[in-house]
Amino acid sequence: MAKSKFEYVKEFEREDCCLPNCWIVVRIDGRNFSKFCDAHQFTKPNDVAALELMNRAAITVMEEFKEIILGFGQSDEYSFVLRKDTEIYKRRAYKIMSNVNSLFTSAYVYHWPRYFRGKELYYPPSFDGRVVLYPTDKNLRDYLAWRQVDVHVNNLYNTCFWNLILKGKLTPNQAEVKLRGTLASHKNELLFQEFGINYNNEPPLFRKGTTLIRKLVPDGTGRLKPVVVPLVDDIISDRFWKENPEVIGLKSLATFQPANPANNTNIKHVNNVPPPPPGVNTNSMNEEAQPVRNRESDGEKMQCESERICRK
Ligand SMILES: Nc1nc2c(ncn2[C@@H]2O[C@H](COP(=O)(O)OP(=O)(O)OP(=O)(O)O)[C@@H](O)[C@H]2O)c(=O)[nH]1
Ligand SMILES: [Mg+2]
Repeated sequence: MAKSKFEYVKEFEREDCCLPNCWIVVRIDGRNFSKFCDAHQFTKPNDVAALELMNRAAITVMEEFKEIILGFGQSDEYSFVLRKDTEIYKRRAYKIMSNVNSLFTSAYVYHWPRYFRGKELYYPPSFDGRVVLYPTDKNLRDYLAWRQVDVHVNNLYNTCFWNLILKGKLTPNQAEVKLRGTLASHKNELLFQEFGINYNNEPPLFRKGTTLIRKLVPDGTGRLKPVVVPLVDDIISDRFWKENPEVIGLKSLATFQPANPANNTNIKHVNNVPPPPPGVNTNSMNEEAQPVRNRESDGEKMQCESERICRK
């Protein structure tokens, strides 16, 4: 086809390819969600339906983009890690980011009625997006640890803040002044002394966020099917990465086995088909994004680890 005289404008388009051999992380974050959450009367500080809707939207993204090996979400944000060897869209950053962001946003709106039955969506939510490249596995793990520390820091603060307001009858300004400059240990003490709350007994979903990874799960017909599995786990410690070596190792998927207190071996790289894990229905993973595994025993450790990282 003959080129038009206007074709030269393509020259203005810039290359935006991600460097080879780097982990590609796309992070999306709700735009002005403080207002959005207020407008839709989300429970303070954590709204379970809202978090589950975020997880559902993220699972939709991971089901569509198979190159994403891990997702991590909290509050109004989600991070997606693409294989470092991915060639999707020739590694063009804008193309990757805009497609992930747009699918996440439309899935959020699409699934809204299922999670907020009867509650009207008053206006369309939107999310910003960015792409960051991490050249080493350590950089990637530190990035994810940073996001999980953020969950802990924010949730501890918000739990104090809203208890001071809702139960302690302080104004937001008074609560803010009371918490200003306090360490995590002070906040833990405040929660316990004033409200009888042991922070470590707060729901792990609120304290650790949700991690999405792919596992092979029996589909009920004797076959194994790749499924995006939501976990509530400590992803800062080595233990998670030792139990799920295929994620960063880019190895073939492992079969999913739920945590069993009597036997800490959760993942088996085997071909024989284990019975369907309780709580995991290979079809229903598309319907409900319930966290199916929780390693509560690591809570205390993660908190210490988080504070150590924060102090750095
Ligand atoms: N009530 C309630 N609010 C939430 C929940 N999750 C997130 N939020 C709100 O979403 C905000 C997310 O923080 P930010 O992303 O820093 O703030 P933002 O208002 O979205 O601002 P920008 O991201 O800069 O556009 C929190 O400060 C809360 O106000 C929830 O479960 N319940
Ligand atoms: Mg936001």
